[in-house]
Amino acid sequence: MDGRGFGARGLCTAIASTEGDLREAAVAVLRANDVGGWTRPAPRLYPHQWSWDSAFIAIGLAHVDPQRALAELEHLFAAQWSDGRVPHMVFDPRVEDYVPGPGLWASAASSDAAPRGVATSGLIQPPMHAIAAEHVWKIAGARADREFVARIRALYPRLLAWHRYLARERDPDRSGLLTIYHPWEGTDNTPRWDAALARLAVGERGSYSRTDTSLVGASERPSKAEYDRYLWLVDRLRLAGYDDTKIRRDHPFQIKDVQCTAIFAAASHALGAIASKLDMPVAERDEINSWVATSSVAVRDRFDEELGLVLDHDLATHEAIRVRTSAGLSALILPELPSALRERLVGTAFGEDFAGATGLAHPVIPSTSPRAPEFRPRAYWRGPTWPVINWLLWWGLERHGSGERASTLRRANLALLSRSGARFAEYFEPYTGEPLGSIDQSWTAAVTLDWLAAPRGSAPS
Ligand code: 2M8
Repeated sequence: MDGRGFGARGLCTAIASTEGDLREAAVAVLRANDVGGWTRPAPRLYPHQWSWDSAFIAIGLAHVDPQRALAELEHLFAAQWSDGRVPHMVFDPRVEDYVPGPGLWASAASSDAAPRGVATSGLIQPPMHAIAAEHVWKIAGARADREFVARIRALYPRLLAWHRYLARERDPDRSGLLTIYHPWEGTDNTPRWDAALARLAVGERGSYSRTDTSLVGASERPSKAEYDRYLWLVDRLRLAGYDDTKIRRDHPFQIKDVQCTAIFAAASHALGAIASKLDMPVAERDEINSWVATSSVAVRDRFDEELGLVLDHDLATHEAIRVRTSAGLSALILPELPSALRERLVGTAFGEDFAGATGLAHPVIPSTSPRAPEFRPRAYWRGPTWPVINWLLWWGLERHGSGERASTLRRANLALLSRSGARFAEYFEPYTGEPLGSIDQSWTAAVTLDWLAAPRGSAPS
């Protein structure tokens, strides 16, 4: 593995007047956030390795240095648990002042399945990794020499073990839908989880420090009440030794997450393509294909005619979560999507609820519908626009032949990202385009690189 030269520090430019400038600035962000073979999501707010961030980062790095892009995934999977789970965070031991740190998780002390040599969290995040691996291989093209393919071959069993963990432990009843145990397993303070969190009787938790609110305005971040619940849920998972069988028995936050599942279906499809190229056994490929089929059908079945979105399912109440967020559009990335459903989802995505909402600075897709009562334009996953989610939906539109819609969305996002001072922000205020959260966020820079490379090869085949 190499690409070590990529680790050189670089300065990020503030204004991008041309696509070339924007590309250069995006590469500089990824260079500056490279901490030696892997990339932190943001310079100060997120100084460790995060799972799905690294997958998106690899998608962007593929256009700069495919070897280094692969190394991003290899570093993450080196911390894989023996049960196959890929932890949502891998801690950098050099960073000691981030809270909550490794002590909250006590992964190695709590579970035999956790790796010994590295501290990790015990949660997961959406499995974007096989999508990233397939993309990196494709973009590498002729640069995928024998050594490169050998590295993919070495990564493949780890990807397979990861998907097997998800199928076995997060969908034990084979519903096709994956269960999440914590808001940190995806989109943190999205209003999709409000009702489930409100039911938790967590009691009074004294004061504690948080890295996020020391760097970003507290009103843009999860509230103390939400964060109390996040920590309380981690306490319970840690006490259960991160053992899925125990967790399933009585964990109070168990939700069938449509976005995580749609990503699993798409990633299984990508894994199947990798398995074919590597000529892996038919039985393995059949197993992978069964996940594609079952999870695709399950997400499609969550479509709600009234909202025009697919909806999560709360296992505690046995009810659909009827909140209008961009996660409800995630069926657009399913490998198998009937055209009638695609048209309904496209209608919602570009209608008044999302990109077509009145008064937006750019016609991009906000995280929560401006017409939803829960919408808050500056608050993290409760309204702002996330380029990384727009990339995911754009990728889905490309894949399903909605090329014109896809290029409209791509252009609108690039216009947002090219604004003076946009600085590859983590998320943006949808009416003003104001950058919010961290600036120089790695996955924002990464998807910008992929958009800039389109249509020269980023669209899925
Ligand atoms: C955010 O999550 C972390 C906790 O994992 C946080 O709020 O501190 C989310 O946006 C998550 O999806 C993302 O992976 C992470 C790093 O960018 O930040």
